[in-house]
Amino acid sequence: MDLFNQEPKERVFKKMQLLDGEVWYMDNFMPLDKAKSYFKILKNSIEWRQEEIKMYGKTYPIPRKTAWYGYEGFNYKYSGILCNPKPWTKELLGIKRVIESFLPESDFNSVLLNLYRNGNDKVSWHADDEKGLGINPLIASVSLGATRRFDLKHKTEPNEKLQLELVPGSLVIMKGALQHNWLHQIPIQKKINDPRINLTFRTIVS
Ligand SMILES: O=C(O)CCC(=O)C(=O)O
Repeated sequence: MDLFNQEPKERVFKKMQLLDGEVWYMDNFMPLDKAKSYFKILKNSIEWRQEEIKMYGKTYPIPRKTAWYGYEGFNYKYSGILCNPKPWTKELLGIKRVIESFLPESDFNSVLLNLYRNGNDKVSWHADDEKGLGINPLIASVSLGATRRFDLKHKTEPNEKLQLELVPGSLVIMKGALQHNWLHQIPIQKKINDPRINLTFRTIVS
């Protein structure tokens, strides 16, 4: 049974040609009406947190809200922030299962959610290369709400770059050696007033 009433064969992945890593993009993972209703449900039902990071002895709020959901025991630490998972909600589990149904190598045990309140919220250049994600992690990233730009750049080859417009209902798969060789960001886009939710399904291995 397909949660989104869409035959999996109608969903087409585009493979981005990258040196030293893999990115796949699907613009129609969810139909727009489903993306809209999931956005509304998640915005209102997720326990969003305002995390803080310490830099040079000072504490700053991170420029977005976040949440960590998953199976018990799969904790995640990034930028000094330790996340204990809240139990899966019906919606998060439903989305996870649909992704897994056409991505047989995936077996996600957790999801990091980001809420960008408007175009002033962002995530700076980074790689998802924390030890807990293991070598060559497979990460599935779903976008809901406002379209935002997703930038990728190679760590050592300055001409190797990619920009994607992440439309609502889209899915990005990052895999292979991408997290070792590339960085990614959601930049500030001051003209965007609407919020966006991003879900990155992950597999914590230790
Ligand atoms: O919002 C996005 O699309 C990317 C989020 C991200 O890079 C992360 O959570 O590590």
